[in-house]
Amino acid sequence: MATSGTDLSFFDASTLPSGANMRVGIAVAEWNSQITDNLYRGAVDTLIELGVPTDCMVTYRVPGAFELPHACKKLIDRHDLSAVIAIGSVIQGETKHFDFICQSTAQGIMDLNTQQDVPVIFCVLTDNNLQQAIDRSGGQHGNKGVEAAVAAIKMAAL
Ligand code: DLZ
Repeated sequence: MATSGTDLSFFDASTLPSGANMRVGIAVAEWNSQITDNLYRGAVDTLIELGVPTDCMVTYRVPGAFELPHACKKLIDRHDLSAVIAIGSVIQGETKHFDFICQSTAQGIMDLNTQQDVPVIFCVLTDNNLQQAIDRSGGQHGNKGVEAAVAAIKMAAL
C-alpha cells in the first residue's frame, strides 16, 4: 500500500482556507467504535484548528458504514452545510459481507458527490485486520480523520 510506513496526517494550516465561515456535517458509524471514535476526534479537532466553530458542526451517528450515505443525505437536506464527512471502519471478516459493505458505502457516497453540490468526504477505513485500522486512526500511520477534515475544508472552498 502506498501509505505503508507513512503518516500522511501532517498539514500546514497556514496553506489552507479558513473554516471560520463553514458549516460541516459529520456522519459516524458505531460499528468498530473504538476506531470510528478516534477518527471522529481527529476530524473534529482538526476542523476546530482550521477555524470551524464547534456550533457549526452537526453530527449524526448511525449503526454501520452501510448507513452512512443515507445519514449524509439527511445532513445535507436538513442543514445548510459546506461539506460532510462520512466516518466508518470496515474490517475484513470471513464472509463476503466486507466486499458488499465497502462497495455499497463507497458507491453511495460517490453518488452523493455527483448528484448534489455539497462535497462528501470518504473517511471509511477498509482494512484487512484490526491492527491496520488502529494504525490509521491515531496510530503509526496517522489519523485519517485529520486528513478527512483537511479534505473537507479544501473541497468546501472550491
Ligand atoms: C454487518 C456488518 C459487518 C459484518 N461488518 C461491519 C463492519 O466491519 N463495519 C461497519 O461499519 N459495519 C459492519 N456491519 C454493519 C453494516 O454496515 C450495517 O449496519 C448492517 O448491515 C445493517 O444495515
